[in-house]
Order: sequence, then structure tokens, then C-alpha cells
Amino acid sequence: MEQTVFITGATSGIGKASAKIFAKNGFKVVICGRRTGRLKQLKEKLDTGSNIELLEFDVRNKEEVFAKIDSLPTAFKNIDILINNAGNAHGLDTIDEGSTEDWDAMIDINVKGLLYVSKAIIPGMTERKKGHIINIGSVAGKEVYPKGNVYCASKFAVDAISKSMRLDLNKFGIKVSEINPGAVNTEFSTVRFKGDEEKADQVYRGFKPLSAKDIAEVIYFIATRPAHVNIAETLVFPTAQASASMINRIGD
Ligand code: NDP
Ligand code: 8X3
Repeated sequence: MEQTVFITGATSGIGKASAKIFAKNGFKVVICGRRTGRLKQLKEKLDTGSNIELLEFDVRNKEEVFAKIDSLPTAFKNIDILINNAGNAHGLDTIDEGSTEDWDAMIDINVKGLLYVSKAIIPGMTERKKGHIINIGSVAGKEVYPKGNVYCASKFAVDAISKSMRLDLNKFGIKVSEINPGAVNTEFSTVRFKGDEEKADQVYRGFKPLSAKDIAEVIYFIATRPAHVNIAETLVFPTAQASASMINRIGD
């Protein structure tokens, strides 16, 4: 039977690469994000009939999250796999210098947004006693690094939420997995540094970072294990990375 996968943050990076791999393998895919133009382009690219549905919403907007998910056409309503991927870091500042706007954005998007989307989708899964939630955490949710403070806190929260979901949804037979990537070269650092491409490029200087496709392939592998197998947690680094703050860079 054709499965439906719901991906938040599909306009860029890991989410977009995941949409491509699931669509290519015959899944129905709901692609979400705020940038409608990009969603339309991606739908055009991946559509092979009626396999792609786009949903434009901001995960921070609780009412919008519920209304948009409720508005899904019948063919896309039964979500088998939810990939909670939307999220970003905003700023890289010490705790005494960080901006409250950045803190709000990270808590509202990475934590509350993930919860709202999950809250809207979980009832269908509990009713059908079936489903798979894949949360994109981070190495930043496993260890803190200087200036990581609130971003790390938001990803530690994703870690706690993922573990809690696994406990609470266990009786329904719902799988919960958490994937924690290290450095992935996406638009992540451009967003973190508010469009400063030079600063963003510095993050990936002197080593080969992961690509969005590297993580999408892990997500796809996890999503396609047999029914009795749940890969609960993974930490994925580029070879040059050993921890949140140790990366072997040529020239260092
Ligand atoms: P990108 O910046 O490339 O993609 C982020 C995605 O999240 C975009 O599609 C964006 O869509 C969406 N998004 C951001 N804010 C909102 C919002 N308010 N409402 C709805 N969608 C939103 O980054 P990545 O692909 O790298 O990031 C994906 C996930 O991976 C994030 O959770 C990130 O924390 C995590 N991660 C990334 C790592 C990295 O090094 N890149 C490492 C570890 C984890 P739009 O702007 O259209 O709304
Ligand atoms: C993204 C990886 O190290 O920039 O979550 O926090 S890091």
C-alpha cells in the first residue's frame, strides 16, 4: 500500500532532500514550509500524478497548523510517517549578548512548532494504531557548545520530547525515532547568521561536511525498516567531526 509521509521544512536542506527521496520511491508526500514559491517548484519537480500535496504554514502559528493539517484532502489525510524537520538556529551569541527575538524564534519554531504539528497528526496515528514519527534533533541536543545556549536548549528539548513520545505512544505501536546530525551544509548557517554568506561559508571551511542528501538517506533507511524494527536514535557526523565543537579542519 502506498504510504504517506508528511515533511515539515521541505523548502530547503534536509527536508527538501527527504521529499525527493520519498517521492522517488513511490511515497505520497506532503511538503510543508512558509515559502510557497519553493513548495510549488518542488511539487512540479516531484509530481508524477497525484503524489504530492503542498501545505504552506508557519509552525509557530498554532491555529494555522491545525487548520492546514485538517484541510488535507482525503488521499493525504492518513499520515504514516511524520518527519518533524522544520527548524533553525537564529544567532550565535553568548548568553549575555543573545537577542530575545532569536531565543523566541528558536523555542517557538524548534520546540513549540514541533509539538503543534505532532499534536495535529498523532490522533490519526493512535486511532489507526500505526505510524512513525521521525524528529530531527542535533548533536546540539546531545552536548552544548560555546554560544550554542538556546539553540542547544531547543534541541535538548527535541531529545526529551522524542524520548517521551516513545514512552507515551508505545502502547499504540507507533515508532518514534530521533536523528541527530552534526554539520550539514544547507541553508542552516545562512539563516543562523541572518544572510551573511561569508560567515556561513566559514562554518564548512577546511573539511567535508554532510550534505542534506546524506541525512535524507538515513531518514529514508530508518523509515523503511520492517514493522518490528525501530531505530530509536542516531548521531550522524561527517568523518572530520568528533563532537559538537571538534572538527578536523585542514589548515587549523
Ligand atoms: P535549512 O535552513 O536548509 O531548512 C530549514 C527548513 O525549516 C526550511 O525548509 C524552512 O522553510 C523550515 N522552517 C524554518 N522556520 C520555519 C517556520 N517558522 N515554519 C515552517 N517552516 C520553517 O536547514 P536544515 O535543512 O539544515 O535544517 C533542518 C533541520 O535539521 C532543523 O531542525 C535543524 O535544526 C536540523 N539540523 C541541522 C543541522 C545542520 O548542520 N544543517 C545539524 C543538525 C540538525 P521555510 O523557510 O520555507 O518556512
Ligand atoms: C546544527 C549543528 O553544531 O551547528 O544543529 O549546532 S550545530
